[in-house]
Amino acid sequence: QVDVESLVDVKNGIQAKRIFWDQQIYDLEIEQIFGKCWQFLTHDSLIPNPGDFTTGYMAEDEVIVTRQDDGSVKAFLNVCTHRGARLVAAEAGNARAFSCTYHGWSFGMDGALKVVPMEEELYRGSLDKSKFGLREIRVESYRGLYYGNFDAQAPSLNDYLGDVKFYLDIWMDINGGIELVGPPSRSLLNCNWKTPAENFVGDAYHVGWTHLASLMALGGELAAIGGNEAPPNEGLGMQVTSRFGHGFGVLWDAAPAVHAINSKAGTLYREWFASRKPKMVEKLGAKVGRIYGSHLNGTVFPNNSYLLGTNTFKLWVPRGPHQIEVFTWAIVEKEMPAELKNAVVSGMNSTFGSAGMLEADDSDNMETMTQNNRGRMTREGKLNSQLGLGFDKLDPDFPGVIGQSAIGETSYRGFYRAYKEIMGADNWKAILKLDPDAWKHELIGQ
Ligand code: UNU
Ligand code: FES
Ligand code: FE
Repeated sequence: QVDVESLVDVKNGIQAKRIFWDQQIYDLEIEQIFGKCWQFLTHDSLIPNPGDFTTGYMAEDEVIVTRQDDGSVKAFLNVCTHRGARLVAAEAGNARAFSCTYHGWSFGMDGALKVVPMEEELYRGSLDKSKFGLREIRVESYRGLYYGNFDAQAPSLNDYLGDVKFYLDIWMDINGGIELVGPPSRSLLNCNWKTPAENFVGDAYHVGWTHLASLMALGGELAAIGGNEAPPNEGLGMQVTSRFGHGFGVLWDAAPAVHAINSKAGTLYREWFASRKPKMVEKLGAKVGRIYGSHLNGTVFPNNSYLLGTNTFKLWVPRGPHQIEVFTWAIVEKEMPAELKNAVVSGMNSTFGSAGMLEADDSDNMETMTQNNRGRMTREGKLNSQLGLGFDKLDPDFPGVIGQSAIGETSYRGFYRAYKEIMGADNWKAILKLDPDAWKHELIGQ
């Protein structure tokens, strides 16, 4: 039995180290977090045509996502309803039907069981095929991103994204939208799934330190913060957190600042932002429009993260409490010229791809934060996310709770506030009947 109350102290910005280690906490997360929250599946650009499919994971469940003849998208457990073998082994493709490798039961793209080998002769009319379709999963999309949910009671994806939709739109609802470039690269990391999720939701603190050598080697403007030589002032950025734990951090005007100043990719990318930015400022005003062209690091709760500027899109798929499988796509804007798209994708691969420099910088931290807790004394300890605590605020122009500096832990606190609420709730109904503004007061402390 897990005492959820003891895992997170919202008021003081503290979490228990056990959240990175205990099997029972992980088992509860599978029920409460991954059983109830929206999990990233795929993007329109990866399954454009009827019959297109991708396979992947919702935590430990294997899923298939298929484009229907009418253009809609359905998702199913990737498990045969006969004896439970994996149905589709391919990661992506185009098909008219899926046949199980074990006994050959075949399912349509709509999940219906269509053909059973020797049905007449063997089952002699006794099998009701209509009862053995694939197990369907609730799917909704936002700006071309598809998410799945196991819980029929969960709020719509729209309501779930809540305050962060406003910010997602700044980079997704422009230039014809975004595309994800796949297939995703995949790698295993020996860490708890929350270590990268919290890093991406709110950690600008580590950038100049963990990534010192990489930022210097890459040679973009961000090299200036390498080694914390030039501590960024309050104006360098901000953080945002929201009701269900989604959040992000902003480094003002720094979207292309990882890329070398005079490299081809860097030049193309800087020109792209310079040419598009005025339109955004006209549309949103200077204050909000400044987010376009800024470097963003964010997580959609629970385990879907992105960096805008380095254009990586990540899914941290849990594989038990101490391991994840990382899925990495590249983000491009649809209207970018092919040359820039290629530059962005290769830039992403050299920074946050499976073998990317910055990815490698982070990995050891994620792994030791997890593995150190094998020590029985260590795992009793506490985690500190107090940076900026007491200075968070509301802003009439920015939805959500705002941290006033790029470097702070506001969105860590928002992530774990939501984590605790969802971990401890009987069901979504219980969560949704809470005062919809209470979470803000809880975080701001007034
Ligand atoms: O590691 C990060 N979150 C990051 C790296 C952020 C901005 C630039 C580079
Ligand atoms: Fe942050 Fe050590 S300085 S984990
Ligand atoms: Fe990092």
